[in-house]
Amino acid sequence: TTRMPLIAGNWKMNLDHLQAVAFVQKLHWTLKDAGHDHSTVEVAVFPPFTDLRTVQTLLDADKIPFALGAQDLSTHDSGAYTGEISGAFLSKLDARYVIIGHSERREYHAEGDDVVAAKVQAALRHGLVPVICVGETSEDLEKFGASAVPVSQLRAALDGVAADADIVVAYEPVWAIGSGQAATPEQAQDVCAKLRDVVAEALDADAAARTRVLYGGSVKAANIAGFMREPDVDGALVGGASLLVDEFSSIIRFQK
Ligand code: G2H
Repeated sequence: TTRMPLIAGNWKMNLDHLQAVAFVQKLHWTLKDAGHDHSTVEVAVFPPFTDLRTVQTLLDADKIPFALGAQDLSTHDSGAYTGEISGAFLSKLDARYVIIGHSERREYHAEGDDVVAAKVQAALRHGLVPVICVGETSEDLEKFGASAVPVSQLRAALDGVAADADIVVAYEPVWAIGSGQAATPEQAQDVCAKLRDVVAEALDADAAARTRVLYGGSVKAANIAGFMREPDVDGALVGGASLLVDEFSSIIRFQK
């Protein structure tokens, strides 16, 4: 298959718009100095909402080839929803991606499968590519094994999604997030392959063949190559390590 790997930096609630400029410029120059070939891997950054306009302007002005994404969006398109952000606003800012169903939103904002599915629909309505996050907690892992919960979360998220939809799936075992304890490449491969099967069932075989399935959870320069060697792992959703210029640039420049 010829899926373009995707390395996505989820900044979470870090870097204000001034820090964002310095960070993105530094990352760009670090990659440039290293002679990085941007045709081999897609890089995307996911700053907080308040940084998006500034980062968009910078990427555009300096011709920096990173894709832009948001960390969340509203299920609604507009109206009396104080504090919410419409997918329409994100597309106008040239955001290509939007993270949906991150475990931190599922946990701290009580987002269930129904909200996640509505957000996937909202993203697709506005031409955004949803990065659909699924993953099991350590309790789920003990009770049901690794794949049952992520598989059922993805089935719910893909309900009613058209076969030609452009989506990204991210397998993020909750026990591996920010813990320093990543899954093994074999564990990631096993669940990512099952998630690809879900895409095949819910959309179709073509969609399964073209959809990128990412691994996320304590990815760093020292473990990226192992994940990328797996046939069903098409990239990584990186949190903590995406905030460190040298670390993130080494992840982007992973060698198989
Ligand atoms: C999982 C991941 C990024 P980290 O949340 O989405 O974060 O790499 O810090 O575990």
